[in-house]
Amino acid sequence: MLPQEIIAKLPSQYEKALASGDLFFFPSSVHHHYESGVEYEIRLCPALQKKPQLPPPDFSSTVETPKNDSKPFDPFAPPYNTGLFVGYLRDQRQDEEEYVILLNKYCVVPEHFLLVTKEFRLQSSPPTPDDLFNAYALIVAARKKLKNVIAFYNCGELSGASQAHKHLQLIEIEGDGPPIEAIARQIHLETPDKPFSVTRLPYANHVVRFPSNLATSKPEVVEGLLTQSFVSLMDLAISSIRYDVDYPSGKASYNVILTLEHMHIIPRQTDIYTLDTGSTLNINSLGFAGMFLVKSDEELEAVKKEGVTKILRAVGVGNVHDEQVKGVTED
Ligand code: B4P
Repeated sequence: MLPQEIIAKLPSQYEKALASGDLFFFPSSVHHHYESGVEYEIRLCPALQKKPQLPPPDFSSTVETPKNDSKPFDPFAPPYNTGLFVGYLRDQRQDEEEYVILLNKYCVVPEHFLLVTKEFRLQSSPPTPDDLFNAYALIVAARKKLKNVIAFYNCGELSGASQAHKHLQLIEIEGDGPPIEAIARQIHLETPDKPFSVTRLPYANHVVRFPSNLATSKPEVVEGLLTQSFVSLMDLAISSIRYDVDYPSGKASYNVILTLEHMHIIPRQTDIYTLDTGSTLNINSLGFAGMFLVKSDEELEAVKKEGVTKILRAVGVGNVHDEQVKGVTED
């Protein structure tokens, strides 16, 4: 299926999966919280306390294969749950189907869906040019239907990922985009094609702004630009990590947020934050998009009291962007 066919099929497939019980929707309420000039969204979802506990992901494999009996269950391997299966995504460039589109079984926002590699690939491996191209193609297709969809990728053990089989996630955002996108748009760039950072945030965040015609550019241009953006942001993310003497050993973890206008990369040093109350939050890419998820009123109050910025700094790494890139000013 082409990206536009996937987008067109999502609403009916979602309704079907909900009705058949293949998909669980957890109702929530959104609370706005102002801090450091950012209007954060904190989503309170008590129903998630009833979500079944999934086994921890196994990121240890170094071989990109196979299921064997000692491997934990892979929900993204065939045979697919027919209720959650939207279709195989056809890549317009190669006329190939390397991805399957599945609905998120446990969703807080309706029609939250996953771009999953057909073959097993590790969630700790970087997004490939094909991954980025196809995620962007879905974002563009959604925009043509007047839907504001973003993609995100929780890469690595400390990024908030809960499944080891490679999957990017796509979610519809109300309004203009996630809070961090509003902030990124306000940054004045002297050299628009250079990476920049929201320097008033204390954690490392690396961003590239796309040319305004990217969505209508030729596929090879889109792929080239997304790849180049990723590579330049990863250079900065690794550099940020190297400033952090306490960064855990092993492969780096990071979050990628892809919108129609920007790519954001945020290096991570841990996935879990323990609130003063003792309760723990698992922070994924959406947290760094400015969208927090809490499961009780107590957690909501604790997050507001301790501060979103402090929490994000604790699970990210320090912002040393000024020392890395020159020629950028913030309005
Ligand atoms: P991961 O990258 O591995 O992890 P995650 O999004 O952080 O989800 P997690 O599983 O830790 O969920 P959480 O309770 O924190 O993504 C795996 C994805 O696969 C998830 O979307 C998961 O639901 C889905 N999945 C698992 N088993 C599946 C199966 N058998 N078939 C199909 N899909 C399956 O959060 C609950 C949900 O809320 C997650 O979807 C999360 O992405 C989402 N969420 C988090 N913060 C949010 C926010 N601020 N606003 C809206 N949604 C938010």
